[in-house]
Amino acid sequence: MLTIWGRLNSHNVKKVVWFAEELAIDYRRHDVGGAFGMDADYLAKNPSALVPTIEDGRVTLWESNAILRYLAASYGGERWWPADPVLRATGDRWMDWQADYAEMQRPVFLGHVRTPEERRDHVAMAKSAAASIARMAILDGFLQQAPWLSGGDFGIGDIPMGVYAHTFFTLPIDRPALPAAERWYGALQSRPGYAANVMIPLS
Ligand SMILES: N[C@@H](CCC(=O)N[C@@H](CS)C(=O)NCC(=O)O)C(=O)O
Repeated sequence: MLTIWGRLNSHNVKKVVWFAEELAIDYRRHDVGGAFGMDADYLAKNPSALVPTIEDGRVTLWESNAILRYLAASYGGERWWPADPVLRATGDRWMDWQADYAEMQRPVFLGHVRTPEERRDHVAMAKSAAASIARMAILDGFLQQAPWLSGGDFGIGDIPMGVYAHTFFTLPIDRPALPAAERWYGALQSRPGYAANVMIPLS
């Protein structure tokens, strides 16, 4: 049984839970982080004091994208962890790209979702929204050429940005039309693991 520690309103925890469900892995999740705090047992597993962390047999692992790669390699087989380096790298690149994207989106996300109106830094939020939109236009350009970030089929490369796309398309910001990204976001919504674990109210 896979054990996942982390509160579900975390982008990085959502990735792991959603992917575990895509792979039909039996798991249990414990709320940790944010309002739930972290006890000494947890901090002994993850000295970075962040979520998520997993335990699976002989491995304890943190860093959400490393966890996704571990799950794909362990449980996914060729379908989710292709041997062809080109095919694998097609999606893998978007997993690293997500880390930069997350930094850009953070101020507008935290501003709207976790900051009272009177304490919001509207200049920083507007800058963050503009940077997020510029990045999403790049993703949109890729999706004009391929149905999924992983290439011809949905895959691991769609997971990290799939989580952030829900936030992007839910935040109350003025967005230009991004037809390919919107089509892809719509397709993600028909995946049960995405609907259940990612499309929850932002908090
Ligand atoms: N690079 C790490 C980042 C993890 C991270 O920043 N987690 C945030 C939540 S998304 C966190 O633990 N925040 C502190 C908390 O929840 O108490 C990963 O991808 O796992």
